[in-house]
Amino acid sequence: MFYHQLYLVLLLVLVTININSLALTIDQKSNTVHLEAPNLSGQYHNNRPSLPFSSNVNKIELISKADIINPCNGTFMKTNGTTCGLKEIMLGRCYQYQYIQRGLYLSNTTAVKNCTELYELFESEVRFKPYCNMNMSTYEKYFQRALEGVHVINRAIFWSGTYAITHTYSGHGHNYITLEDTLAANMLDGLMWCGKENDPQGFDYVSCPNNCQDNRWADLAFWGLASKTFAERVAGEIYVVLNGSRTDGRPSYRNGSYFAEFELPNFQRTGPYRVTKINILVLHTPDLPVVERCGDKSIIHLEHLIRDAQFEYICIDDPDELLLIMCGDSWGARECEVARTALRRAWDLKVLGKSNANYYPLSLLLLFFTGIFRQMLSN
Ligand code: NFD
Repeated sequence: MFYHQLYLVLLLVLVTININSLALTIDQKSNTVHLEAPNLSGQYHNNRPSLPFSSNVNKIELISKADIINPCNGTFMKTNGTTCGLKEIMLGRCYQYQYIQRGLYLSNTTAVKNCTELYELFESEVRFKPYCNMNMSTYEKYFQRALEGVHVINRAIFWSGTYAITHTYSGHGHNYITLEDTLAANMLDGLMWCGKENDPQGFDYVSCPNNCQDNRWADLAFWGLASKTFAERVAGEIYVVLNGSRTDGRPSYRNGSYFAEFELPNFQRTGPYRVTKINILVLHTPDLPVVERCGDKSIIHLEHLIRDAQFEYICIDDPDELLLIMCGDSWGARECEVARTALRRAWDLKVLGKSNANYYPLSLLLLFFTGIFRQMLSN
């Protein structure tokens, strides 16, 4: 009789535990912050028109004639031309960078630069000038001034097909420094611009060409020179983050990419600012197939180029820190489930002193109690 009562009590305890764990599951679910799907490449840096301009024409035709010349007209409008407020954005970023970010964590070894001077150096090369006349020396003075005194030692990081995750990892200059974490590139990252002759503004706010048939250098003028100048100023160990699961059919290391054309060939081999070691980090997006890994296809080619240039070479697939960032962005992915459960358990232990999560299957608990019960019966 006594054992029967005990059995009932135990059953009651089990049911209560079950209900609690169910409540916890529901609670946890409602508190889940679902981040966007992982995106190694990211969209926000692409400063080139993504759609044919014709898709925006209707919007522009609806507004007045004056607005056709400058659709920005004191407000913001997304066009395929020069970014509205280009000058104000550039100046604002320059002050923000130098007075806020720089003071917080960027190197304070370089002197504060004059933002107006930088903007004017930039503007004098583009305003009233046809876009397709640009070439690789157009922005020389701008970069000379904006990158003056900048040398990135053991902290430079490059990316190809991995814009978003590399910038999360770099922490905007906290951990590593990307090209876009320098003042010169930061002022223009994600913006678009093109000059226009015989125009009161001197900029085309409606549409910028992004493919100059007779002069490919025009399209590369800014980011090509930015990449080259930055590459010349990095030293010691450097890092390159590649995408091992590109879905666009491109290889992880691609001839013709900015990294291949302007960065890799410009790393210094001698002198005080020489590069010593190149760390290649190949990432694989959760839930996507692996296309290339260290020691595969285009990465073998890259290894040969690096070794021929006499840099030390190491290649790592998915280093831990980057795995965590990728999983942080895609909790739901198959490959991230175990990590998620283990983290929940570790955090519950840390915060609550016990693990409340419902990852202990109820059957284990049942087994445990049945064992005790049987032992009591046999006594
Ligand atoms: P990507 P990546 N011509 O992700 N970076 O290695 C034209 F016109 O494949 C920074 O090429 O990597 N566009 C920025 C191209 C821009 C070409 C460029 C090409 N031959 C470079 N190749 C920036 N912040 O905006 C690629 N693109 C376009 C420096 C492509 O459509 C960074 O220091 C995508 O929008 C980084 O280490 C963008 O360029 C490396 O070069 C990046 O293509 C990344 O150039």
